[in-house]
Amino acid sequence: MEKYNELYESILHGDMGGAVKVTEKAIAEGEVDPKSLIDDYMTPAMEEVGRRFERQEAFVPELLMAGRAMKGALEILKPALQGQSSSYLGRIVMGTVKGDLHDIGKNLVASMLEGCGFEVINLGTDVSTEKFVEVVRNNQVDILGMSALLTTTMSYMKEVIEALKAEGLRDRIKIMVGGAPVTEEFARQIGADGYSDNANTAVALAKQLIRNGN
Ligand code: B1M
Repeated sequence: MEKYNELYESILHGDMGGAVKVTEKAIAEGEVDPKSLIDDYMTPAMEEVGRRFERQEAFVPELLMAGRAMKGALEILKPALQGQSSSYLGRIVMGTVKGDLHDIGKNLVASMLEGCGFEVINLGTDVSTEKFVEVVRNNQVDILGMSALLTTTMSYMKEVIEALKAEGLRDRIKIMVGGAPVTEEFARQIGADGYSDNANTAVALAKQLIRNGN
């Protein structure tokens, strides 16, 4: 467990070079499951930065640096996360909702979905309702995935769902939502088909939504 504490420390202190180096070493040694690096070291470091931010012991630059370090390390892990799935499971459009710039968790979910056989159209961050609607209209989409990390932006998910209904597109697709402030109850309230609180359960949920059909 303690072996890769340096990864935790590097991300916590926003040291991208250090985070990349220890991740490369872990991969080269081949002893560790990439998911364990994410769940046991990287995500806890981000949670700690968040707690320090709340206590005003860290500020936006520290969040940015930690985010950069985690992204750098995730890039190294990406090939390992993507695995060798042979079957095509469906097409998912993913984006972080309008006003929200957090994309680390959403990108992690996207990588895991790709690794399991989904094609992912990743729209990035700060995605408007119009953009979500346009992409659903113009593509053969099985699932729309929306992410939000702010309590002030999560309500935007409902707006997107209402716009899809108004355009007669809602019943064509399944909708899944996630991100730290999102809950199962919130997902139900806004009329989403599913919610997940991490990348592993997001893959299981997407497979289940595909099985249940459109
Ligand atoms: Co921001 N930020 N941030 N931030 N930031 C939070 C979210 C916050 C909780 C920190 C805190 O106060 N403790 C807080 C939100 C408070 C709230 O609304 N309740 C906050 C704030 C306040 C802000 C600003 C307003 C700060 C400011 O400017 N004063 C500002 C807002 C900017 C904006 O978006 N408009 C801001 C900015 C930033 C940075 C840009 C500096 C940076 C983001 C960099 C980036 O993403 N490229 C940042 C960071 C890094 C964080 C924390 C520290 C870490 C987020 C993260 O990457 N976590 C965060 C604190 C925290 O989360 N504890 C915080 C790791 C990631 C793997 O987890 O994203 O939760 P997560 O994703 C998980 C699950 O949620 C789930 O699976 C993922 C993988 O397991 N999931 C899905 C996510 N999306 C999913 C979609 C799905 C399914 C599952 O289906 C579609």
